[in-house]
Amino acid sequence: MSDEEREILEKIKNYLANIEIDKVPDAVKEALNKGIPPLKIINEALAPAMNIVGKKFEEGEYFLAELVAAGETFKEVLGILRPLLLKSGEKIKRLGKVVIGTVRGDLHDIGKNIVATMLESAGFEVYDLGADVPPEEFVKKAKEVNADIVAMSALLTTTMIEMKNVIEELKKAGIRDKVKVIIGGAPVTEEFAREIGADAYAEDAVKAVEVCKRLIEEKKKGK
Ligand code: B1M
Repeated sequence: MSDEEREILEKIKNYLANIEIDKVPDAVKEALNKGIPPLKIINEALAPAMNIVGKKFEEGEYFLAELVAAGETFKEVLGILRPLLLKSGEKIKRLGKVVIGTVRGDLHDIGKNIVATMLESAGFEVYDLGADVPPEEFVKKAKEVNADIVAMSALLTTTMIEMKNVIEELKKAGIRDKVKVIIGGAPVTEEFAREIGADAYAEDAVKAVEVCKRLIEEKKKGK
């Protein structure tokens, strides 16, 4: 990475982390004009800034207003980056159908939106149910579209357990063996995935694409 690239990414990170939100979209456009790839802007500037915002909130330096402002700014900027992420992908291939959502009680959808966009750009047919999705909605959509994968996101330790409820609901509906289940989100771990009987865990959006491709291969082989 050149010094200039590092400087722009640092600038974006600081603007967002310091809630100088008016300056973020222009700085992101500047980065794009300099040829910095959208995913690099997300991974090396925007996401680290959100971690700083989260820490400041935890420490009582920021309040809900700052959390909301940072979240809305991230979403606005994602609106600029999303078409570029989609364009860079190999769209024509139809790898499989993914039903994705943030679980019930959880309104955090930024990470889930990035995962959904990356999956779409990699060639998956993505059905995004949004945030605060009850277990029955995951099941209903999975049945309706004959999904290959059910993908869940949770950002709160208090809502992670909803992932288990979705898996139970898939079992009740008799389709657990027809779909693969992948979970993710900041508090989620590989161990938790094993514990609740999910098929896979991914720590970030890039990994999620890799894992979903693997799950489709496994499904084809009847594993
Ligand atoms: Co909230 N919040 N929040 N918040 N918020 C966190 C999560 C928190 C860690 C902040 C903190 O205290 N440090 C904390 C949770 C603590 C805990 O559970 N232990 C917290 C809290 C407490 C709350 C409220 C309870 C605050 C309150 O009201 N008192 C409240 C809850 C509301 C609710 O959901 N019911 C709340 C509200 C909000 C806002 C609505 C204001 C806003 C969300 C806006 C939105 O999403 N539309 C918000 C925000 C912005 C955050 C932080 C600051 C940033 C989250 C984010 O967008 N990160 C967050 C702090 C943090 O995470 N460090 C925090 C950027 C994003 C790119 O990362 O979502 O992790 P992430 O996604 C990554 C990976 O996790 C992974 O890939 C993504 C991209 O690489 N991934 C997957 C995500 N899903 C995946 C699925 C996969 C695979 C990978 O497979 C299916």
